[in-house]
Amino acid sequence: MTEQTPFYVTTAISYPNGAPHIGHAYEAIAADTLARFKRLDGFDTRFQTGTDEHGQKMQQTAEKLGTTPRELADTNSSRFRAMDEELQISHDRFIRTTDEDHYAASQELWRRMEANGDIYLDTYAGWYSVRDEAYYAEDETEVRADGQRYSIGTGTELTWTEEESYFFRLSRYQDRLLELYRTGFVQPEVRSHEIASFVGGGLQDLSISRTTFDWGVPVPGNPDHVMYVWVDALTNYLTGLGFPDTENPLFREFWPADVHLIGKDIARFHAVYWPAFLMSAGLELPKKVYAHGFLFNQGEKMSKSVGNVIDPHAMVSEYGLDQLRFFLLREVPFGQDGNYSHDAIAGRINSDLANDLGNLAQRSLSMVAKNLGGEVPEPGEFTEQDREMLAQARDVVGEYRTAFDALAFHRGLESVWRVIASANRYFTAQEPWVLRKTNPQRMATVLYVTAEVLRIVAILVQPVMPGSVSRLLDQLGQPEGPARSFAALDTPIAPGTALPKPSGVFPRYEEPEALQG
Ligand code: ME8
Repeated sequence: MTEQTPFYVTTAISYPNGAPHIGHAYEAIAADTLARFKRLDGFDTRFQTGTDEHGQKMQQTAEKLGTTPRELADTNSSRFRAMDEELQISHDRFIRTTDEDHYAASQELWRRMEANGDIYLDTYAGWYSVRDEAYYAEDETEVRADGQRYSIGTGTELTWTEEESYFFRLSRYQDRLLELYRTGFVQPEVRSHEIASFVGGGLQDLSISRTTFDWGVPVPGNPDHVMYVWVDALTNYLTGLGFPDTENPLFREFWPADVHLIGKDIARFHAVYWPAFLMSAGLELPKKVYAHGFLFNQGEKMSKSVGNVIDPHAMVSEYGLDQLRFFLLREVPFGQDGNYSHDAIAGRINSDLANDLGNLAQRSLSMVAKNLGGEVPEPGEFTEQDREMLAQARDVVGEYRTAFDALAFHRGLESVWRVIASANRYFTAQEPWVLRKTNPQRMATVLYVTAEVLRIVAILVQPVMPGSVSRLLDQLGQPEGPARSFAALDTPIAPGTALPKPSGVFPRYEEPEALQG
């Protein structure tokens, strides 16, 4: 067997201070699609996700609910796990920052930074946002009409915080970070510019411990302090590979990570603090930090108080899992903000899935079943149109791979749907239902070409819609395993392959009675 190239992808780890919402689902689905794509494309892929359980936000939420942070974390971490299961997220590890091995990893990172002379004790006096778990400089804040001070960037309320704290010498890393950004470390470009301009403006040393509460990882050598939650949170990416044991086979194979997939609101933590911590600790840097956009509900920010937070479970029940996965990745140019609306999702289900892909499969495969004894036929000589159709399907592979490697899922899908549209035009123009009587050999060739195009399309879109497309590949007589990998794309469907009786894979979305005009 040949050595596979490793690929390590992570999501952000979510705060389990409440139930997961569609923004969490979006990130999990995107990362899962990337992981599935890399696996099918022959990479030894590792995929980690999880929950970020320490810090003041968790402690305060628990107090408000009259429970302990640990119980709150247990309850909600399970809900994130259940969401992942429902969304068929294929993670290799679901990490919780309260996992035993995570304490040792975080403390070792701290010790390494300290040994490098980057940690000193002082007093922090400044603004803190519990909701963002972030410190803000005076010029990043504003006082509003209610007399309260808020973060300008995120609009969250700030509290004045003054306490003894350890600091990390972030200011030392400005030049090295600016150099890093020139290599394309942060993507997309718009986020890279934002980060570079923030760092270019000068960096303050960062407060990295807290003393006014105790829900966190203890600071080595000073149990009065717990680590600032972002120090331990970021370390999760190392913990999952067996750090501090840098000889662990997982660590040796998968570090540095290929991509940390996160939302744009936490780019600063991943693109400024994290690489600086790693440089200080003498560890390699991840290859890429990709910050995706935010999902809005019909243009509005989702918030508990507005009551427009979308529950991923409700979406799956209403539209179906693969339909939701497809919609999120096809509709929103990845990296930009996106909108969810009922009409948009119902429209995509009916046009792209039911009409374009579903009908093509159903029309052509049922003709094979009825007229060719359910066997892929031996094609006759290919015409110019046949050759063009096949070439178009084969050529899309490279385009799709390039797009997915750049996390441009929408572009990859768009290119496949162009092939599907061509295949529908081809099928209609060839009129195999007429050929059935006039030229059965020609009908067989048209059905062969269509089945081959469907096979290529199905193999390609598996990462996005694993369940439905697996059923489509069953109907194309492709067994699970190597026949479904990207390496099989070059091996045309074999004449004589037995096809099971076809049945619709992509049903139309029917409006519930009450919603019909
Ligand atoms: O930030 N649309 O956790 P979190 C798209 N614990 N993405 C969204 C979103 C939305 N409406 N709302 C949130 C944290 N996200 C930290 C991360 S990583 C070491 C620690 C994304 O639960 C958000 O951008 O607030 C982040 O990537 C992820 O969901 C978890 O957010």
